[in-house]
Amino acid sequence: QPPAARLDADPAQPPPYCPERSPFLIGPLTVSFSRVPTLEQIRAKNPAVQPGGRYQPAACEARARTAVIVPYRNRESHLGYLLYYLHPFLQRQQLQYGIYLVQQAGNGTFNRAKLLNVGVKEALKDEEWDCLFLHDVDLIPENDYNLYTCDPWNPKHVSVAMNKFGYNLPYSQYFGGVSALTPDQYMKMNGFPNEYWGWGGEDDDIATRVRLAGMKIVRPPVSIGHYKMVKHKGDKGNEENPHRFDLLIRTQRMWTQDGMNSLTYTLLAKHLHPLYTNLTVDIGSDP
Ligand code: UD2
Ligand code: MN
Repeated sequence: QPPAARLDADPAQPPPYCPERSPFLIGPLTVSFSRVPTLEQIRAKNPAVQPGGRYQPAACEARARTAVIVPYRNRESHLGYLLYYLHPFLQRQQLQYGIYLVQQAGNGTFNRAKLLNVGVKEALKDEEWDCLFLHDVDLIPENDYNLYTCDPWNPKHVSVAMNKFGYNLPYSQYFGGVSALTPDQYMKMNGFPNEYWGWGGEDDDIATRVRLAGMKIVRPPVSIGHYKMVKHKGDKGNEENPHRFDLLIRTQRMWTQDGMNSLTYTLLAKHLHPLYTNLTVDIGSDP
C-alpha cells in the first residue's frame, strides 16, 4: 500500500509528480470469486478512498486522472468483486481516479453504450479527467502492469486476454469489455452509439467508429491485458439485439448523427457512495 504521507514533505511546496513507474506494482495478481466481499470489508481495506469512490495519492501528484465508468444494472456480486480488486489496483498505480456506476433505471431493455455516453458526460462535469475507462462490471484485471492510463493518440482496447476466450483476442476488430479513451478521442468519434438496445453489436459499432474518425485501435500486450470474467448467464432485459446486424450496416452513415451530439437522458439521482459515484439515469426505451 502507498504510504499515507511523505515524511520529508514541506507544506509550503506542492507535492512533486509521482515517479514515472509506480514502485507499488506487483505484476500478475490472483483473482478469486469464492466469496463476495461486503462493502464494509472493501471500505476497511481502502481507507484513503473518498466519498464517490475518489482517490488521489497523498505523497505525490498523480501523472494521470482516470475516470472508470461502469454500465450497470442488478449485478451486485459482480460489483463487489470489481470494487474489491479495482480500488487497490488503481492505488498501486498511483493514479488520481474516480469510479462511476451508471445505473439504468427501470426494467426496460438494457443499453450499454448509451449508459457509457451518459457516464462520460456526467463524469466530465466533475473533473478534467485525462482518461475515460469504459468498463464492464464483471471483468477483473489480473495484472497491475496493465496501467489504467490512455494512449495520447488512439483509443485503447484493454481487455485483450480473458479467461472467457482462452486468454486470446477473439477477433482482430474486437472492442468489447474494457476500453480507454481520452475525452478528445471520445468526442472525435462522437462517443458511442445510443441506438443499440439489448445484447451485442455495439462494441463492433464502436470499433468501426474509431476507424471512421481517423484513428486506430491500440492494445496492451496480451501477456498484460489479462482479465477474469465472472461466469454469468444472460440477464433478463438484455436479450440479444435482433437489429444489431442491420444497425452495423449503417454505422458509416450514422456515426456523425448518433452519439454524444444526440444524447438525451434524465439524471434521476447522483449519489456519492463511499466506494463509487452512483448515477441513476432514465435513458428512455427501445423504440
Ligand atoms: C460482451 C462484451 C461487452 C459487450 C457485450 C454485448 C466481453 C468481455 N464483453 O459481454 O463489453 O460488448 O458483450 O453487449 O466480451 N450489464 C449489467 N446488467 C445487465 C446487463 C448488462 O450491469 O442486466 C452490464 C455489465 O457491466 C456487463 C455489461 O453490461 O458486464 C455487458 O453485458 P454482459 O456481461 O451480459 O455481456 P457479455 O459478457 O457477453
Ligand atoms: Mn459479461
